[in-house]
Amino acid sequence: MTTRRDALKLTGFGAGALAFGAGSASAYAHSTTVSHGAGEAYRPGEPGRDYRPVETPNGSTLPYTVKGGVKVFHLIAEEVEHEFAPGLTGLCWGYNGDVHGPTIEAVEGDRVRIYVTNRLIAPTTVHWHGVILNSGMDGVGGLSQRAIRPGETFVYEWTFRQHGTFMYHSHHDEMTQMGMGLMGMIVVHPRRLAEPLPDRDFALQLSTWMIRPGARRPDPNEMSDFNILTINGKAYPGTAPLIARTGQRVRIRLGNLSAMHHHPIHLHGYAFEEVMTDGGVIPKSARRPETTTLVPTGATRTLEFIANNPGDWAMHCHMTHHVMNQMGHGIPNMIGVEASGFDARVTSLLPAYMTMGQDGMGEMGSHIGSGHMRAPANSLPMVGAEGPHDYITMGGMFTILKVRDGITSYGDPGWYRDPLGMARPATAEELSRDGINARTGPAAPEHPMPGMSAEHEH
Ligand SMILES: [Cu+2]
Repeated sequence: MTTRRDALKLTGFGAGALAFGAGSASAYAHSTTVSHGAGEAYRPGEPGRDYRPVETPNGSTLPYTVKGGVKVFHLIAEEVEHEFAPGLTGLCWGYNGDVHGPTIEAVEGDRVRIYVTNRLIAPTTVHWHGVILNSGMDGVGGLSQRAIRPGETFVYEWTFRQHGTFMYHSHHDEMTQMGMGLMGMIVVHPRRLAEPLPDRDFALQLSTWMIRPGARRPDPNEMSDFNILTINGKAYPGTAPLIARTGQRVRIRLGNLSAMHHHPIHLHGYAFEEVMTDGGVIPKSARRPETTTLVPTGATRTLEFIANNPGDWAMHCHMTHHVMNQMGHGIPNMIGVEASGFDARVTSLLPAYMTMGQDGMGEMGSHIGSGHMRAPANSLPMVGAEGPHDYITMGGMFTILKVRDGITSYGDPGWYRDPLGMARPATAEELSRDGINARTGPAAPEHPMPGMSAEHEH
């Protein structure tokens, strides 16, 4: 029920925002466009009526109830047995049984009350990253509140004055608690639409973990050697694909809370625009087409594009060590080593012995996948999974955007069969037609490059 007090609160908020806007070109001036006229009743934003809900692949959205016009949420910080990908589980810390926590979704102008119950063995807090609120609700342990002790329930309350993509995370013993998984995404939809509504809207949290092969607990003390790189807590092949129909407007919200790493996220098949950061909407005049966006740790980047190119498109971090799973790092360089004589002698003592890495790491996943090589218990092969045409040699921070014509469901449509053709072995006829000789290499050019001949004339 909407009370006169709610209306007054909102009027007060509107006036405050106006003052901010007048004083500076502040990052949130653009987003404080919620106007509540004197007689206008305040209604908490409703899915379907006020916004199209965001999707959190491999995750969920936090449910709420409405009490006296306020949206009430409940987060429970607790230990969670979490599967990173088939074959690897870890004892992590998360919220409401999930790693990472469920996405908190609201609408600009919504008043929210968030209860946080601590079921961990350690004190904790929750910080609402990027959300503009009063200092006492900021969730920084020691600075803006005392920590929530194990067994206690604290309450946070504020009105969302902005829209965009934000995050939440522990702000107590940050290294340990974020390293154990205590984080999630916040999506706030605009109350009045200034831009076309996306048809598909995805929230993806990027994070990094160190889990030694065979161990079950992430090691939050690690500084450099992160061996599990995740999107929404999953390493490929554990990541769910993003599904869209050809022609739809797709929005991808990326948030990064990795301990030590920024992630350049690259999307195949498209040029997208970066439309928002956690600071606000990027003015149209400042947007530029990109194929890779750097998501710094402690930041969100929101991308949009029209999905007009059907296919199976890789989306992944472009740091090559970030698309490897465990055991891909810190091993001796064996490239080019001829080990067959050595292996023949060792196998007389250790029949299962095999030297690896002479031609790189691409084969390791398939050796393990085929049962030819055994992986340690509770571990992931360094790379990938079986694909439609061959083994996919990427793991970690890798997922697939699947764009299909005319689909009526967002379930996994399977692998793409490209009607326009696929790279394949060249035929002898093609090779001779085009004068290609694999042994001798390119023939002398019929038409020398301009500039080269000019060089010779002098
Ligand atoms: Cu990365």
